[in-house]
Amino acid sequence: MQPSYYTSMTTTSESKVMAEPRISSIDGKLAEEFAVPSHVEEVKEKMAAFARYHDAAGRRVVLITSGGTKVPLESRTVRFLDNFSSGRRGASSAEYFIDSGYAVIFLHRHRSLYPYTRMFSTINMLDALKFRGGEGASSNSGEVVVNQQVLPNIAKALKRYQEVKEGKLLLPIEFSTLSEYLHLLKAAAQALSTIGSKAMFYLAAAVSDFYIPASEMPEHKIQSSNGPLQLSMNMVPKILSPLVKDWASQAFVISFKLETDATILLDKARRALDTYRHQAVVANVLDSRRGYVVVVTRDTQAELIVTEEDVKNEVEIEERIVSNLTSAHNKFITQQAG
Ligand code: PAZ
Repeated sequence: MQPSYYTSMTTTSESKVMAEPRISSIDGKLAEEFAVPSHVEEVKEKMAAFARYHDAAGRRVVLITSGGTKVPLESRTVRFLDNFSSGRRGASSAEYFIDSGYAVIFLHRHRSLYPYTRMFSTINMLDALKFRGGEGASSNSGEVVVNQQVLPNIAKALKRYQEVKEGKLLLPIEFSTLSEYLHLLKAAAQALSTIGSKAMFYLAAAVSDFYIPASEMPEHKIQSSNGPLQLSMNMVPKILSPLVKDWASQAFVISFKLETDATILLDKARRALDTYRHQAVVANVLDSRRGYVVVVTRDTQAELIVTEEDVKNEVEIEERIVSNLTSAHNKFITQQAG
C-alpha cells in the first residue's frame, strides 16, 4: 500500500469549506504537528530582554519577518518546497526602520538578504579584495585590502553597520523551516506583548500555505522507483489569527499579500483585514513589487510608487512603505493611549 503522501492533492478544495480554526486549536496544532525548535525559549527570553531594553530607552520595536520558509518532504530531509523570496524587502525595510528610530528584531530565513550587507550579496569576496600595492605585490607584503572599485560604498555601509551594532539596534534571529518560523513568530509575539502598542509586526516573509504533518512524513528519501510522486499537503494554520487576537493583541500588525494575478489582489487584501482585524495589508504583485505596492487599511488605500527616475536616485520602495507605516503607527499609539 502506498503511504498517504501519494494520494491525490485534495487540500485546496477541502480548505475552502473549512471554517477558520479556533485559536486554541491552532496552538494545539503548532505543538503537535510542527517540531518545536530546541532553542525557542532561549530566543524568546532574548527578544523579551531586547524589547524591555529599548522600551525603557523610549524606542519602539518592530519585528520584521523576511525570506521564504522551507517545507520538508521527508523527515531526514533530502527534498523540500521553497519559494522565490530573496529577503530584500525585509532587509532593506530593517535599515529604514532603524533610520526612523526603531529597534528591529529581524526574523529571517538563513542566508537570505541581510541589512547592510544586502547590496554586496552578489559580489565574489575574492574579487572585492586585493593585495596592497597591486597584483605584483602579492608575494611581498601579503597585506590584503578592500578593492574600492568593486565595493565603492563599503565604508559607508560598514560605518552604519557598526553604529547599529554599537546601539544594539538589530537583533537577528534565523529560521529555515516552516516549523521554526511558526514557533519563533509565536515566541516573538509573546515576548513583545509586554510593550503593547509600541510593538509593530511587519510580516513580509513568504510563508508556505501547505505542509506535511510530521506524523505523515516519510522518514527516508522518497524513492523514484515507486513511480510518479503525488503529494497531499495540509493547510498551514493561519497564525495571524492568534497573533492578533491573543499573543500580541495590543500591537500594530502589518501583513503582506502577494499575488501574481493583479485583478484579485486588493480584494484578497481587504478580505484579510476583515478576517484578522489587524491594522494594514501591504499588497503587491510579484513582477512589480519593487516599484508599486498598495497599503490597505480598513478606511484607506495608499498607492506607493517608485519611478525610474527614483531608481536612478537610489530611492527604494521600502523607504516609502516604512514612512507610511511609521506615521500610521504614531497615530495608532496616540489613539490607544486616548
Ligand atoms: O523577499 P522579496 O523582497 O524578494 O519579496 C518580498 C515579498 C514579495 C515576499 C513580500 O513583499 C510579500 O508580499 N510577502 C508576503 C508573501 C505572501 O503573500 O505569501
